[in-house]
Amino acid sequence: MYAFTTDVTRKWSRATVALGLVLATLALVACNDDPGRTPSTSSISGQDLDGAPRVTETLEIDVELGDLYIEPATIQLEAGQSLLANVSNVGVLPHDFRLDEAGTRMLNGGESETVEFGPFEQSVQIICTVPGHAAAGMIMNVEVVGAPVAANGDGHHGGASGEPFAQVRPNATPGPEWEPFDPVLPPAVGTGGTLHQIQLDATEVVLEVAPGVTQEMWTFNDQVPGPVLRGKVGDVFEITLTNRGRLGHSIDFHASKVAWDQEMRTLAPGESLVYRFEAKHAGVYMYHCGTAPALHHIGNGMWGAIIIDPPVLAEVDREFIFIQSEFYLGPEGEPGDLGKMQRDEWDIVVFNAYHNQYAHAPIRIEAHERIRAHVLNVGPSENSSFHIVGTIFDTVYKEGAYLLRPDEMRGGSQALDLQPAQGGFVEFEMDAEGLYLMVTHKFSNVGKGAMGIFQAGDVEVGDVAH
Ligand SMILES: [Cu+2]
Repeated sequence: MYAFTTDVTRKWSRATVALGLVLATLALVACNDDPGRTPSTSSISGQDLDGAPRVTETLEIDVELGDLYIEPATIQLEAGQSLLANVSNVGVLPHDFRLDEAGTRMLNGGESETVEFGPFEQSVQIICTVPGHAAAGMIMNVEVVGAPVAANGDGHHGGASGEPFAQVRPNATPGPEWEPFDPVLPPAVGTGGTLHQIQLDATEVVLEVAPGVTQEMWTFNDQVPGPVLRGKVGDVFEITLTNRGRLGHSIDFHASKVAWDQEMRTLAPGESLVYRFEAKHAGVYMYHCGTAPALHHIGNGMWGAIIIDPPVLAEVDREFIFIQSEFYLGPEGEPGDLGKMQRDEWDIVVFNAYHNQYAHAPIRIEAHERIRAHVLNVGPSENSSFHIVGTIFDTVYKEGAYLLRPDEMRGGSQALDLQPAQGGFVEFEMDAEGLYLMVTHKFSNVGKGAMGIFQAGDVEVGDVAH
């Protein structure tokens, strides 16, 4: 008897078993045993002549699509039943509600559509197919009583396509077409009142992140990192963001003080906005797409650096920018995997978005030159402990303040520690010609691609990357 208090009798299906008054009595007992369960009559559209409820061929329900949820999250059907879903998008982002070839079109916020699915013989998942949304929770489980669950969506089982995740081959080298991201940082052009007018396009493009490994990256201007912006305190930035992609995107400049709901709103494909702010505070800042799930948009490459110089900045011989991020590989040529991002399971940790980039393309400097390396950790989730093997930083600037400057105390710094969305710069010199490794001193990540080489002087590089 108590078998009927288990899944078979949960939710509305309790009422659909429809074996007559005996079972109805059992259902009531079950309900009394578990006052948290509320029986639903949504499955009962009629009664047999003898007054007993009967199972209908089609279950009609209302489905609410919100920003990263589907309500109800689970329904139960009898084998052979169909589903008529009145689907409304109550969110801001576009969503759809699909099972293979069946389902709604892409619905904008406020739009509705009624669609039919089934009849069902096995348990399935109906999902929102916008990349990342199913993994973020936009799944409705259709449980066919007593039937197995069929995998669907881009949850924890692999990529949206069902293809296996891309794998980095540690000994691979970039092809002849490969060009490293130039780490040289040009000086600021601003003077403290300069207007910077910049066009940024949000796009989705396939890029190489390690030799032979490509991912669909979500970008600003088809590149990861996005363009490095630089100015001085008092400069005004007027950025026109145009969404030339197929997904919703947005932008959030950490160097700005603006209302989140205005400038940082999500743009539908084809839309533009102008994001204008005065740079009031110096720092090495991140900018990024903040569209939900922001973890997926940042984890997929939608970030860059905006450097606001303090009013006074010492002269150096060379300046560089290194942005640490980690990637969570999806299948080859597909977006990164949101499930891995949610579980902190990164595959590679990289400077300027390529595995062992500056080991493959060492950075040429000279001994005794004064170097300033700007470092930004964009995460989305991992920390950074920026260190150069063989030198000591005599100047450390982190999050808008000098932690160390040369003085009679002769202090030295071995690493700049940065949590996600923190930045700064270090200054140093190499005392002798030779090779100097750049790493994050969280060493489990060095083997995952967070390594580069400074080549001080005309010295042999060899095969350091391997
Ligand atoms: Cu985005």
